[in-house]
This record gives sequence, structure tokens and C-alpha cells, in this order.
Amino acid sequence: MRVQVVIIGGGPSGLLLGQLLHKQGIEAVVLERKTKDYVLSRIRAGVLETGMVRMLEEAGVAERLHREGFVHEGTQIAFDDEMFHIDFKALTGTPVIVYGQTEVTRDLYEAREAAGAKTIFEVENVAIHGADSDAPYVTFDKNGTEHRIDCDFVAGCDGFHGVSRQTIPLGVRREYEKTYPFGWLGILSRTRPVHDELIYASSPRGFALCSMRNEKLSRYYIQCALSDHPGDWTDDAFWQELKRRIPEEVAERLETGPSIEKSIAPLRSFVTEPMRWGRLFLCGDAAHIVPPTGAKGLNTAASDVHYLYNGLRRHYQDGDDEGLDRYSEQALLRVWKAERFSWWFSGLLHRFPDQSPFDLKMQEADIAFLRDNESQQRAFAENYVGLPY
Ligand code: RFL
Ligand code: PHB
Repeated sequence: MRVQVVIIGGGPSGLLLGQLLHKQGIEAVVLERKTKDYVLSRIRAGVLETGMVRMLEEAGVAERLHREGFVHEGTQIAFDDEMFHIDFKALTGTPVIVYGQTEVTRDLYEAREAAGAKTIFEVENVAIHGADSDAPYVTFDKNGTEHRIDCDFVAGCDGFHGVSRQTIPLGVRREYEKTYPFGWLGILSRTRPVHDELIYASSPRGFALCSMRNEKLSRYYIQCALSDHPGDWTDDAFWQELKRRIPEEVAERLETGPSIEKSIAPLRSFVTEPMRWGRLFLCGDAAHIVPPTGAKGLNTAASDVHYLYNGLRRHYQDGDDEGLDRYSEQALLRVWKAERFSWWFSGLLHRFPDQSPFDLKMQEADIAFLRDNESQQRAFAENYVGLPY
């Protein structure tokens, strides 16, 4: 079998790239390790930048998003019992859209199926060969049989634990990493959101986030120890802890109920450079991870896809390789800015085990500066709604 582009990974990066290429008549096959149901059972990001929304529109998959997504023109920042508002619309002219990653992925799979584009699920032992040659190919096992696909390019969209990044030789790859001494315990519940905007809260007991998926579905997170397991936390213990970390007047209004999903995600900042090796291009979590504070993970994956898609389009339509040649440099410039914002915002709101009284005062002053200074609020808002690409 031969295609123009093999896309490894059927998460949002791979599917979005596949759909955009399909619209341009560029043939791509998606190889996914799990089943579709498994991919659609993962609860992850919830906030889309308008840049990502534009790309979903271009891919022809934004209809439900516009119908069911929620436009958020600002966010709330809480500390102790105080809360203030950052007005994205007034400061930048741009809102964000609250629409779950799970729904984005579902819409992309539906469009992919409707277009008759090929996705191969439950592939094993995917290996990329000859990425630094003119004739790359990918092998994989499916139902115990080995298959081979020859191609022009390989898009490594297989997340942090995928094989694509590992294919780049260690002598070429540079990795930058910071791990955080805590995780986020998240729950999904069929309850009304406590506020019409997201609340990012700092408290002496640690960080909390009140988010949502729709009017009847809420998503809440609390900072937890890395050694915690979701099973250690009863729903009741979760709600009690959340209430202690948000302003009292918000806690009083909090609607609680049984959790329908509960999971813990560790926090990590990670970047690999370069994001291209020969004919292999890395996109999304395969190349970088941000802590979720600021909701940049999925959105940064989308900006990678933008650069790669345009590079491939120019290659096939105009015979112009400048976009592909500049892919790594362009993508990384934006990636590092998203890394900086997510790292800064995480540091602003979490409690760290080794924080000195001086460090705590610096955090307090940083939050007060954000509350009181319009330039700082504008810089925050520009980052949150998404830097241009
Ligand atoms: P994904 O979503 O990880 O998709 C990669 C896909 O590749 C498949 N795969 C393979 N397929 C074939 N062969 C292999 N060898 C393969 N290895 C892996 C996987 O099964 C998967 O389907 O990466 P992608 O597409 O780059 O998308 C990135 C986003 O998913 C990610 O940035 C965000 O979800 C990050 N993230 C969050 N971001 C936010 O902005 N807000 C959040 O609240 C948020 N919560 C999260 C998150 C990421 C999490 N992870 C990765 C554990 C919560 C969690 C738990
Ligand atoms: C979410 O709703 O899952 C969410 C929202 C904002 C974040 C992280 C996660 O910064």
C-alpha cells in the first residue's frame, strides 16, 4: 500500500491534520493503537482558542461546536475568599470557546468516516523506517499480520508515549523537561456549573479549578499529591476539599453529585527539539506537554497542525518546500511561548512543598499585580485566548 502521508495517532492532532489534508485531496491514512471507543472515552481539555476553532471550520467540522459550544468572554481568578474577573473580550477582542476535546474528536471521526478516509485501529508495533531518506515507510501489526505502507511523509501525532519521537536518534534530539511535585485530580459530574465562567483558584490548601462542559455537566479539578490514586478519593471527600479551596460564597452555591469520571493527571512541562527529522514531523503531545493550567495542550497541538498542514499543502500544490523546511522553527517559536505561559500560570496558583514564606509573598504579590494592573491583565488575556498563528 502507498499513500502520500501516514499519520500515526488518531487523537485530535492526527484527525485534524487528516481532515484538512483530505479537503485538499492529499491522501493520508491514520494508524491508531486503541479502538475508537477508547479514544472517545478519554476526558481531557475543555477550552478552545479561536485559532483552533478556525481550523475546525476549515476542516468542515465546526457545525456542532458552534451550536453546542459556549462562548466565554472572560475568566475568574480566585485567591482565598477574593475573586476577580479578567475580561478577554474587552482586553483582546477575542473570546474562547468551551467545548470538550472528546466532542472535537467525535466530530472529527464522524467527518473522517463520512469522507471515506481510512483509519486503521488497534495497530501494534508501529515502526517508522527511512525517515531520513527519500523513501520512508511505516510497518505495523494488525491481527497478528505485519503490514507496510510506503509514503512521502510521516506525521507523528501519537502523543507523549508514542513511537514517533523515539524514532529521532538521540544524537539529534534535545529534550527539555520540568516535572511538578503534584497532580490534578479531576471529576466530571452531572451537575450545574457553579459559575458561568471558569474559576482558577489559589488557596492555602492548593489549587482548584471549576470548569464545565455544558449547562448540566461540570468538570472540577483539585491539586493533589502525586502518590494519590483516584480510588483514594470518595466523591464526598472531593467535594469537601474543593469547597475549602474556593471562595465561600461560591462554595455555598456549589451543586454536588456523583462523579461519572475521576482521574489523576501528573503535571509536566516538556519540549523536544527539533520537531522534524527528515520526512518525519512531530505534532502535538508527541513533541511537547504543558501543565493543564491555562488549557494550552490541545490548542498548541492545533497550531502545530496548522504549520504542518500548510507546509504539506504548499509542497503538493506549488512544489514549494519552504513551509516544511521552516516547520520545526515556526512551531517551536509558538510552543515555547505556550510553555512559558502554562509554567507561569501553574506557578502562580499552586502550592509547592518547598515554598518559603518569601515565595508565598511573591505569589501573593504576583496575583495582586494581575488583579490591579491592566497591562498585566492584557498580557494574560492575550496568552489565554491564544497567541496568533
Ligand atoms: P493524544 O490525544 O495523546 O493522541 C495521541 C493518539 O496516538 C495514539 N497512539 C498511537 N497510535 C499508534 N501507534 C502508537 N505507537 C501510538 N501511541 C499512541 C494514542 O492512542 C492517541 O489516540 O495527542 P494529540 O492528538 O497530540 O492531542 C493532544 C491533546 O490530547 C493534549 O494536549 C491535551 O489533552 C492535554 N491535556 C489537556 N489539555 C488541555 O488543554 N486541558 C486539559 O484539561 C487537559 N487535560 C490532557 C489532560 C492530557 C492528559 N494526558 C495526556 C494524560 C488530561 C490528561 C489525562
Ligand atoms: C477543562 O475543562 O477540562 C479544563 C479547562 C481549563 C483548563 C484545564 C482543563 O485550564
